[in-house]
Amino acid sequence: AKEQFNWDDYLKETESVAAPLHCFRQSRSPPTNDFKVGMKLEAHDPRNVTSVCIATVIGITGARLRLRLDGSDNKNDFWRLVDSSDIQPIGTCEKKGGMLQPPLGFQMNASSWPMFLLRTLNGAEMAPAAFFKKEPPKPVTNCFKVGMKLEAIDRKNPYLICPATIGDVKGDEVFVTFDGWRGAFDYWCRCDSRDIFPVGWCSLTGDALQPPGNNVSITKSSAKIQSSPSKVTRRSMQSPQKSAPVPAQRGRKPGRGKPPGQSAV
Ligand code: MLY
Repeated sequence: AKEQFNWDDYLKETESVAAPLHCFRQSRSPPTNDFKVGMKLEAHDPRNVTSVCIATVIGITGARLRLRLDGSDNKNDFWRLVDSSDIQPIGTCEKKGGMLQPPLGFQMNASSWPMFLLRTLNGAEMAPAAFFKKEPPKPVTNCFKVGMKLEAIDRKNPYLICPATIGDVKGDEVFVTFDGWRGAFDYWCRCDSRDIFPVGWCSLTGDALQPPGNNVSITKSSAKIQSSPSKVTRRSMQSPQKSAPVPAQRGRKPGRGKPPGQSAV
């Protein structure tokens, strides 16, 4: 039986501290998520942020929505918090004198957009304005310190929220490193990014927090030469700083996988 990941134990085990709440651009208590699958709203196109498009709620996960732009394909879903400024009730764009745009990669002929828009909105269930929550204010300063723990979205797999550590701090930015994953998923972001959360966030929102990786850098291509890939790709609850044994094999240096970019999938 696998033990469940527990922050209290993990912080002790790794002798680390959680980044304080006030460091984050997140509400003190996570916003309630009243949205339902199928509801429509307006969203900024993540691939073309000046465009406001129609999106449909495809899934609900904690305080986040899985969204798909109407007229787009199913390969470009994105996730937003219910208090994200990227989303708004249908009608907001028009009220502000703007025009709803087809998403980047609109699957039909551009000339069919006006009719498509009419049809997609006709009889649609529109998410009520009260479901959208006000975005919390930005923290005044970057108060993260190297070594602090947090929960962070894996930007390569944005449905996942994972235990992470601040690896570096520069100006308004922080380097988010994923515990047990040796670099392939790490990224720099602004300290006021909506993709990072205080320790305990997922347990409050009901989102599933991933356990840390098991400290072995493994990529798809190198995994193929493993005799038992399932063993090395399996995640476990190990502290990232203490080195776990790397399976001895073919003179591969421990910890030297393929460079980031060719991530484990
Ligand atoms: N496809 C990979 C995903 C790895 C996710 C890494 N994150 C959690 C830092 C897998 O399932 O192993």
